Amino acid sequence: MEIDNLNFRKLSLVIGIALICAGVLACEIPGMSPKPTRPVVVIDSPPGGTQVKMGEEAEICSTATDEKGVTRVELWVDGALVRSDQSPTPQPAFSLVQRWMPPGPGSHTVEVRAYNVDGVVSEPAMITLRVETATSQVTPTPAEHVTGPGESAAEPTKEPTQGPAASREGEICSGGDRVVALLVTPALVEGIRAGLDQFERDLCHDGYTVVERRSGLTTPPDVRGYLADLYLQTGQRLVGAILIGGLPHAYQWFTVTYANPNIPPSSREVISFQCYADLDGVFAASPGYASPGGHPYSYDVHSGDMDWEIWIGVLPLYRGDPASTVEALNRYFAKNHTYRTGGYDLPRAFLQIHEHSTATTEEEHDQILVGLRSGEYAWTPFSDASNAHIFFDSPPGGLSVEQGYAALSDGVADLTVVEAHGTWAASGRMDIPWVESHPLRTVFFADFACSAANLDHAENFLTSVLYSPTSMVLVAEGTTSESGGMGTNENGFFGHNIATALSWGESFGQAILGHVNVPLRHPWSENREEHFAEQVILGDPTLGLHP
Ligand SMILES: [Ca+2]
Repeated sequence: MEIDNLNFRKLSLVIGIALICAGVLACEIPGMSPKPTRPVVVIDSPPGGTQVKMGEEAEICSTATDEKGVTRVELWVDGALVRSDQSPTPQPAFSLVQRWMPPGPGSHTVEVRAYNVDGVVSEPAMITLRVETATSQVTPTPAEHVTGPGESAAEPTKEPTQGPAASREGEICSGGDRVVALLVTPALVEGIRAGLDQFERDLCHDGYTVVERRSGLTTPPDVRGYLADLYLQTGQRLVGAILIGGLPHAYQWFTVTYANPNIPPSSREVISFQCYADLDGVFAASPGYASPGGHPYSYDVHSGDMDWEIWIGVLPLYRGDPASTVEALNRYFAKNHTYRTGGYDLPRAFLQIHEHSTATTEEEHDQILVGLRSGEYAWTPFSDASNAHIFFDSPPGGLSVEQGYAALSDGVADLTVVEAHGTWAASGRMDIPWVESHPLRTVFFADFACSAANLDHAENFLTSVLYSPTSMVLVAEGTTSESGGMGTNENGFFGHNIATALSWGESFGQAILGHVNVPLRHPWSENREEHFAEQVILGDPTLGLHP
């Protein structure tokens, strides 16, 4: 095998730099071992001091190396993140070209930073570029760059730069401390424009800065990179994103181990919206990993800071059909507006339908009811309220699950919890045809049936819960695979944590973040990915309970 001389020299230089860095680290952190490896990145071109013309993209070529594998390379300009590119798999040497459109003339500091599989970042490689005005012609900002790093952040009060409503993209309103991004599938925009405009006005009225984005989000890394950029660009004021109409999603592969040693570990590959919620963690495919489902964006490594920076809401495709989806989205925006403007007539109350327990004696009935109302796994403070409606099968106590589903259709509560076994097509005794033919009169619908939100099925149970023509549901929580829950953390059972946060007036999205970002408690902590990778919130997580 021949060794390319230039590459060999470059590699030697890189190894030399790596050794120097390792020495520096050892001096800085005495006694700490083993020492983490730190990636090294060099800018191959252009040379520092190069002049770039306004209106022309600069191409920054870099090579990053790390013995454990480079996972991501970021381009920063004048202290702001401009773009973030993931390597397809962690690689010992990763070269790429990153493009940047200068926003204005003058001198700009360009930095490249690389991350490895442990989330360790390199020292930045840095050059200065001088940007000169080429002509007096004003170059319109391309649509893809309307919300590009630095632009909207630099002039937050600027009106959207695009005139016609159909091409509206970028910052819709500004000034709110909390930023929400609406990522919209381009093909659906025309059909939902009026409803989406109303939704955006409602979010703006509630004090959010709203950013709409459509173009250029065709792969999971595109979506994640865009959200990560926006998060940094807004000074971490981005609180969440709503994906409208079938945007791409990634997958995660993980192994579940059980506290009971007699149950063997099991592995599975699941749809992961966590990949968009944890923006600074590392999602990577280790060498030799191949997605069992053949998915091009599937990761078996999740490391680094695994907390979620933002919540994700999904307004999914309905029945895999764009025309049905447009109708469903327009119904959704209309009912969302009705709820926000006080048009719902549901009482502030709690409904729980629990299919897992059956009482055969009055004593058992009392035990189960006490457990559901106030036990360790209860949704307190809602479940012990005097107007809480709790149903399970109990002939001696005169209760049944059927009564619970009737209460759901009658509209006895604005927050409903269903605990049952599930599939993509059903949750306990409810299935898609039932949901499509019976009104669901509640606002928040938390479903802990496995797989009820498996969005790989064009029809799935939780999507029908959100969209069926007579449903009043605005937020539906569930999972995409063989897990029902959110774990139990150091503050307690997830139901208790979420109910408490909602009772404080937090939005559903905030309540979820608050639960996820507190360390899980043993034995739940062993299966973190099982709880969070599969989790999905359908609908609009900015909503909270009406007082
Ligand atoms: Ca994180």
